[in-house]
Amino acid sequence: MSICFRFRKNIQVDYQIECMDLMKEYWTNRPARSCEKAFLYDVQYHGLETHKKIEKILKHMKDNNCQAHIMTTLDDIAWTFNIRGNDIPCSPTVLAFALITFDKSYLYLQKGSYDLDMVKTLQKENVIVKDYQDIYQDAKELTGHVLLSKGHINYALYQCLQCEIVDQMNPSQLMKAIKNDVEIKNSKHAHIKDGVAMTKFMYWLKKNYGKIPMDEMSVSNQVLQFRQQQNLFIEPSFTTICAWKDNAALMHYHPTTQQFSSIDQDGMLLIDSGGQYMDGTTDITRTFVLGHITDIQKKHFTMVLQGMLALQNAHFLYGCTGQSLDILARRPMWDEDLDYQCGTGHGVGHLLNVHEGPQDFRYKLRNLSQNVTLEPGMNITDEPGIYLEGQYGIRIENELLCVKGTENEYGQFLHFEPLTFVPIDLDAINVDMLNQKKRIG
Ligand SMILES: [Mn+2]
Repeated sequence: MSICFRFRKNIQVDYQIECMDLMKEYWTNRPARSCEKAFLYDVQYHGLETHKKIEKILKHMKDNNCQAHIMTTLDDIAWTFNIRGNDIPCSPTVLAFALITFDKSYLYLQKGSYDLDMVKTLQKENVIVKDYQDIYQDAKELTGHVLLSKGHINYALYQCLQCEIVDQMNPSQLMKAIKNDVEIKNSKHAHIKDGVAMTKFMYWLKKNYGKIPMDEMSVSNQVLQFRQQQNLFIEPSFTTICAWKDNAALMHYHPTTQQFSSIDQDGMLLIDSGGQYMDGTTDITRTFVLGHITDIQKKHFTMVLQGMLALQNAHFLYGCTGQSLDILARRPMWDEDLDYQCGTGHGVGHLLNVHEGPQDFRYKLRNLSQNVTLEPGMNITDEPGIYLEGQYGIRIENELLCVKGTENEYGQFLHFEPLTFVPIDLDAINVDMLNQKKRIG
């Protein structure tokens, strides 16, 4: 079949839908697909062996009358098969496909990314390693009902399928989001180390500001150096956002070697960064005062802190979603007819993607199926802010763990335990705006 797209400016593209690689002919110096060495993620860090994870997925498939399940999302594959790698910067995943059936499971990897040891270990878990491209042929042979997430499958693979498709979120999404005790214990340890790195950084920043030249790139590197001193650190979990003054008003700004600002005179510095450690993934934002700031800046900083703490300290009944609680973080801003035009928080992977669903905090739903109940064991960030274009940006972010509280005649109460242990810059707070509980908290 041939398809034709017409774009504005009268450009027309004709191509064969069977060979979807639009750029092949024109992108002649295209870099080869990454094929870094994958490794087996040790059970001491995650606590659940592959065959047990597959058993849980098979149970979900059985309940939904599915005979096979195709996985294309790299974080789901990495979680299920307990493999990690280095094919995507900041997200330690491996380029792969997977197929789960009641007889065997298949992991499709690029030659060169695995060794014989990995093949043998996976074999013991009833997993067969096959070549990356073999998924296309195997998909053609599937019959019956096949579970997959249509929004996450490439068209070439979709075209191979002759079977009934059961379009659902991958069952591993929710399983992965609810961290087990081993993951929680490891993650807490990673956060303490990350907190040490960030606290050392804060001391360095405050001590050296005005004494040595600083810019957004040199400060980003300093954050990285403190993390690198920590045990089991691998790489940043995303590109560090180090934003001085009005740069911080652009929510996703990050400096580059070509474009960065010098940090001098008075203002606020927003740093949103995180680490991939063998024992967990972190994501934290702090906004620091350097020199003098105005009363209104202090007021805004304190409002953001109030929102962050109100959500962190919430007690709520089981059944709440991130949507139910979002107002707690947003309220100080909405009270003043201000807003931050993004979600309040997101789940975080375990040595995986720093943004991980399905749980999140947002008042406006993007997708109904994403509005999942908050479960004990889920982690989620709490990161309200104020962004004033051309002036400044403030964000304070802690990572939280959802835990069980009291159970009584009203039901099961839940609350959050902070995972992040990094000081808030007291120089930026208007203490009169905080009540006793928040001052101590
Ligand atoms: Mn975040």
